[in-house]
Amino acid sequence: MTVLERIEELREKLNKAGYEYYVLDKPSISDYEYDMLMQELIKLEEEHQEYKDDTSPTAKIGGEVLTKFSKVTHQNQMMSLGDIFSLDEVDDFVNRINKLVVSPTFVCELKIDGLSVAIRYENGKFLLAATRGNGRVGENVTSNVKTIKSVPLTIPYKANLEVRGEIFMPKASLVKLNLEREINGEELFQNCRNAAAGSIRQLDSKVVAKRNLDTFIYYYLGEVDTQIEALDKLRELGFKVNPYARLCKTANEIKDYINYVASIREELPYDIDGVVIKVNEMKYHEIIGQTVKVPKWAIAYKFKPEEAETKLQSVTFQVGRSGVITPVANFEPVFVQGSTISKATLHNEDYLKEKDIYEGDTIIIHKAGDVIPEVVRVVKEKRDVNAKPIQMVSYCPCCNSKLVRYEGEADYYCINPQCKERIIASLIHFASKPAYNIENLGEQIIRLFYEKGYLKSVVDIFKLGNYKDELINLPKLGKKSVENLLTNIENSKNNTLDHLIFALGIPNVGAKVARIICERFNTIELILAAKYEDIVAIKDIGEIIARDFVNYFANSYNLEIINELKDLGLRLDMPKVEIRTDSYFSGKRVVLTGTLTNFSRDEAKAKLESLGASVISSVSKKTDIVICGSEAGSKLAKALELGIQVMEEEEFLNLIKD
Ligand code: 1X8
Repeated sequence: MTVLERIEELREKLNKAGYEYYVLDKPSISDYEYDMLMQELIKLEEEHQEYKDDTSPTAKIGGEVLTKFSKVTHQNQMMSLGDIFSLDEVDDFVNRINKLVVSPTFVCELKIDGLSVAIRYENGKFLLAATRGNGRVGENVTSNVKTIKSVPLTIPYKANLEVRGEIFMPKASLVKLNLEREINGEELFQNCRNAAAGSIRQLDSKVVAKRNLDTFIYYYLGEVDTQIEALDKLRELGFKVNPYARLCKTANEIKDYINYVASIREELPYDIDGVVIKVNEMKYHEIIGQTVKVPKWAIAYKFKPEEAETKLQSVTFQVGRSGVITPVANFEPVFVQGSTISKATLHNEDYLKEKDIYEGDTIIIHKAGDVIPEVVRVVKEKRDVNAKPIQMVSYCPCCNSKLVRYEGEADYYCINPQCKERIIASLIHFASKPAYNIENLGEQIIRLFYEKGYLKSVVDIFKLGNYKDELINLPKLGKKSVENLLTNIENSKNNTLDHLIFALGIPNVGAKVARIICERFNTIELILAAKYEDIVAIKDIGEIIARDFVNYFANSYNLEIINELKDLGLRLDMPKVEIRTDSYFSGKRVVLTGTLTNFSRDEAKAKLESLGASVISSVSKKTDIVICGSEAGSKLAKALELGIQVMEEEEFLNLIKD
């Protein structure tokens, strides 16, 4: 047997074994045998690069590491589905369809809670995989999807084919993954969908290969007469197809199916969030049609979000960096939608009153947007007769100073600038990733340094080097970690001004606002000289932000901080953007319109300006170029009417590539 013959034999054996194990769930060889065959194939492919093939089963191990995902334009738009939440709406849907076409039938399938993927094959070989993205342009996740064991890398189909389905993480895999992450001190995934989406967005495909992702494929973009036939075809080609699809003729049959699925939902080894109902006959799809976003021949019946009952243990009051006091419900841990939770924010006094929460109440919890724990309501029937309502505090739970509530605002504030929890919260914010991004300066270290007296304000962060020996001798810290931390602090001084401005924690000034203002003024000197009128004149900056911004720098205590930071060597300006005079866009007047997929408007504008263009908002005879994203409207029409050069995003991208 030649080497090539052996390689081909190994690939065939591994493909077959993988299919039996991961698609059919009926293994024919042991894990050990599989590993041996795989090892042999890896070795032969390494020794014989000439026989490499990127659809070989060795691709399941991963290997490619990206720096970012490229974009893929979908050949056919990836639609989402219209949602319904009640069985009555099933009747409406069926009635509507019955008015449009003769004797339709309906295929009901499980709605898998994962992320949609499109996979293209060329000549029977896996070509690429893309996420939905905005439906027209998605991300190229080819090397990651290739590692998913149930996705075939070759199929017995000799033309081009696109299939679509759902990538998901089985419930048991999420539990295992979160256990590992907890041990490693990594943030836990809130549910199966986040875990699947987070995994697919990994740049290192070897990591993805270990995540135990799985698929159900449900769309076949080839020639078939019915959806039932499509599912059969997909199965024949070796895809993993969900076994629960059922053909129904009437609304009542569909409703029976929904009730049945609701009754088995908990036992399924993967998360579902509803049932998808599709008109079976493909010839009817065109007649029934679609809206801009969703087909009218299919609909998603969504289950109501899961709720859980538990008992309130206490309400504590947290102090934020701005001094805002937030009541938090602490309750007996409950398992809801894939994770155990024991806390939920109660926002403010009005919310507390609205929910009418008493001590020791039995409460119903759910996860808003499937993630954020929320108290839905209290079960008043189970309330103890002697229970007292939860009251908002009027003194700071940390420093005991009297809280204030400003007129027209819902929140209470601790206005003591020396309040320990306020200072700690503002230090945590200052060092956090989106702000000044000082790695290793997290809450625990901040609390420790505060208690020991080394850290009382943000200025002290940059003086920590003076206490190097003392820090090394603190419990829990070693020489290496202190040196690392001091290096990180030193390096952070090069952060551009917008990071500092955000890190200072000025009320209502988020990361984006900080950037906009800093890009307008460029240096701290110009910012300090700016008046309310100058700030409020900036596009996208409103009166409240402008007021808070100017107030902050009018305060002598804050000015002192800025002066000290300056003396400590922090960078206090923005990068100079060099304006090119030799680019395609230099000296041209450009209008942006429609939705761009690769940039925000602001980014595109900044890019164009750095290339020497002036970006203007309305199209006139003086306009040189109109760059249009999707759903461009009247500006595009006007440009065409005036004979102005129109450029699609793609061409714009190509021109700015260097
Ligand atoms: C989304 C989903 C569909 C199906 C299952 N799970 C989903 N999340 C299915 O058709 N069986 S269809 C779909 C879509 O069209 N957006």
